[in-house]
Amino acid sequence: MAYDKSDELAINTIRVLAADAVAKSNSGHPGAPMGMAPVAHVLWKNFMKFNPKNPKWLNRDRFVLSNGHGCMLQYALLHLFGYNLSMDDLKSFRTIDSKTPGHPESHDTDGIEVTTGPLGQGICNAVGLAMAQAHTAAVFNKDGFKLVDNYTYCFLGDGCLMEGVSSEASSLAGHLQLGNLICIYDDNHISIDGDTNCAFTEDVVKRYESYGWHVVIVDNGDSDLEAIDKAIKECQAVTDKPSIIKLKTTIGFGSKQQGTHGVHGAPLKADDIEQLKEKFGFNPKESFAVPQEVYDMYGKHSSDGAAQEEEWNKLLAAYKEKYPAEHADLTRRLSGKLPEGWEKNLPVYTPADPAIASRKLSETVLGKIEAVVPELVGGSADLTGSNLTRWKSAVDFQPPSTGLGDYSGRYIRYGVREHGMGAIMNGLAAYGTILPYGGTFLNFVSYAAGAVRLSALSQERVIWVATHDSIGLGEDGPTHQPIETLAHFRALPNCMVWRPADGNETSGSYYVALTSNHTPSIIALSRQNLPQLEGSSIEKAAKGGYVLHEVEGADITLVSTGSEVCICVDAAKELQEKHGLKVRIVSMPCFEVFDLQSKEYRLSVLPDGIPSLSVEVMSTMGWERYTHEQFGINRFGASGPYKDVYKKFEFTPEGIAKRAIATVDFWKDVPNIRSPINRAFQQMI
Ligand SMILES: Cc1ncc(C[n+]2csc(CCOP(=O)(O)OP(=O)(O)O)c2C)c(N)n1
Ligand SMILES: *[C@@H]1O[C@H](CO)[C@@H](O)[C@H](O)[C@H]1NC(C)=O
Ligand SMILES: *[C@@H]1O[C@H](CO)[C@@H](O)[C@H](O)[C@H]1NC(C)=O
Ligand SMILES: *[C@@H]1O[C@H](CO)[C@@H](O)[C@H](O)[C@H]1NC(C)=O
Ligand SMILES: CC(=O)N[C@H]1CO[C@H](CO)[C@@H](O)[C@@H]1O
Ligand SMILES: [Mg+2]
Repeated sequence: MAYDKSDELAINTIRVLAADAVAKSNSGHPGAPMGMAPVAHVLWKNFMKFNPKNPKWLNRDRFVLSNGHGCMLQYALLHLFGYNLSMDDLKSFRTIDSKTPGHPESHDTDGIEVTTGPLGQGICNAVGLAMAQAHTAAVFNKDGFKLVDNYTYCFLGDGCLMEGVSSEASSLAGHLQLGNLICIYDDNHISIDGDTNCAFTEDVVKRYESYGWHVVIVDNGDSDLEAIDKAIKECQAVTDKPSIIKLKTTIGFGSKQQGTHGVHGAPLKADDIEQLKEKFGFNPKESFAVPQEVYDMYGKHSSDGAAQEEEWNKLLAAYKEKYPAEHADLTRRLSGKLPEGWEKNLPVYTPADPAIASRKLSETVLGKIEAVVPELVGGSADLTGSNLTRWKSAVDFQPPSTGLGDYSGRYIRYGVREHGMGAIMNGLAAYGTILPYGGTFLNFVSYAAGAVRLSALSQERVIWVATHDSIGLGEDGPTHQPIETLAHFRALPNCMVWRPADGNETSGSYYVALTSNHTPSIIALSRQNLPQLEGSSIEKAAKGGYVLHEVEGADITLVSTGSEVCICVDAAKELQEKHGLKVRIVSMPCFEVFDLQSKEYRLSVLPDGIPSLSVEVMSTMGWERYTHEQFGINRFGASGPYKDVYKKFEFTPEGIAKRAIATVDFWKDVPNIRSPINRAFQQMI
């Protein structure tokens, strides 16, 4: 590809636009967009396949800006190539309710594949997207029908490489031989503190070579467009390894402060912008100016993309003729609907069924639904055996050359990489054809908190199979026993935290998790056996909280979750028999879903006039919203056989009864007890 003045003009247009938008909002990061404009231009104009008129076209190339602070680069590209992002949208950069928020958010803006900004996440999302692409190709492509091909591209900066999570995902990507993944590292030697030599002196080339990546160095990313072009071509030709281009650039190229941290995250001064525009041949008096020639050049590429999609649609139509079942499956998946009647496969239990650990109940659910929900792609962070996340006939997702599986496989061996797994699952979910779940101990979901937060913010349906959910794991002790974990993730907006108490509730948790297309779920599951509770059902669990045991003229409501509900049932018997107290029992497997029910329903579960006590072997934080008194564990746990640990903390029928009596005594003189559900105003959700 030959490059000339018109390419330079387009590149400088991007640079000037970034400087103008950051100046107008008086906040933002001009440096990375100005430094990466050349590679962005070469990649988007000459390599990337997309149709701005249909940003969801399945076989588009995916683009991830892992250094999300540089989002004015991405916004400028989206605008110039004709996505639904107007010049006014660019002018409202970083203002309330704009389509150009401070960091790119996938659900706000067409053409943004994943939400980035927290450094390191984006490159992991890109690994997930590339895995999804490889998987979807392996499942749906047929001889003569290459429905899915092409690439995932990712830009990243020094910050992304410094963050450990990038190592987790990059190591796995190398193992998985993801030849469709091409990353471009903005090697500008600058981060916020200044020259990276103050903290980041590792040999990135050797690091990525050791991961099994193909590495290319481009020495002049500021103006050697031919070299950039050649490097991308070279990476495309390497099909059995992911690639990374170490591209030397000058941050803030064109600014008087170029090459310094001064241009990283502050607007350029007015005189600096003036000289920049003069230098690049723009009118210094004009802002947000785009030469028609640039729109035309990029518009041409976009119409080529639209034509490619047309061609592809013809291919898809022919595919439909020849492979109607596969076609129906693919289009259904893209619509976000689960197969008709899939939920009939969710197991139900009777009170006569034996006590079973909920991690085991979860394995049964997965085994029953995997065949009818083919988009389920599972995995575990090296805890497959104890997590029970892998159904019996599962094939591993592996490069065929390893002899360990193939890319059509639906079970991912993430290795001991919880954070990487979480971030990769966000990429898998964002691709559009996959419903990812991943297993680890509940305590270690916290390792992945950075990724879980982004699942919630960017509305990705990602499911955590979080086993060993409490002190009930026993001997492994306080290092492994979650205390604060539920409170933490319950506090996270748009994240469902489930703690089912038996088989019906486990099925109910999966039912809601799978059908909530825009919400991640953490399903906390026990290591120890749990009895089937008389009165549970999938439908009741799906309300988030329900009355398991009702009694007329009750003295107290016990509210509990998971493995403590059955102990409350025994405590209720003891309270009735020994103390003549009438006890209602509420099971509350999911706060977030309960909160979504009508106030009338919530008050029927937690009515006025009766004191309530929550019982959960975790931090009590958060329970004040539902109960008058709380019995929990606000310290670290203890190492020992689980029954001994429960005894130590008095989570026994007697221990619960003692606190129930104290609750009844304390509240008996209080007139008109109000349910905590009754509040002065509704929370904003
Ligand atoms: C997880 C995380 N920690 C900290 C930040 C704040 N932050 C934003 S940009 C940046 C420096 C990034 O340096 P680099 O990737 O080299 O970007 P450049 O300055 O080259 O644009 C930091 C620390 C962040 N966005 N995410
Ligand atoms: C473009 O975005 C606006 C909102 O900013 C929306 O109202 C409009 O329908 C979108 N147009 C298309 C073609 O999607
Ligand atoms: C990817 O897309 C390009 C066109 O942009 C095409 O030439 C190429 O064959 C496609 N597939 C692969 C695997 O590169
Ligand atoms: C589970 O739900 C089914 C159907 O709703 C019900 O018949 C059964 O009794 C429930 N099991 C238990 C243990 O309550
Ligand atoms: C389905 C599956 O892989 N189950 C395994 C779960 O782990 C136990 C050991 O803890 C194995 O025996 C099962 O085969
Ligand atoms: Mg940098």
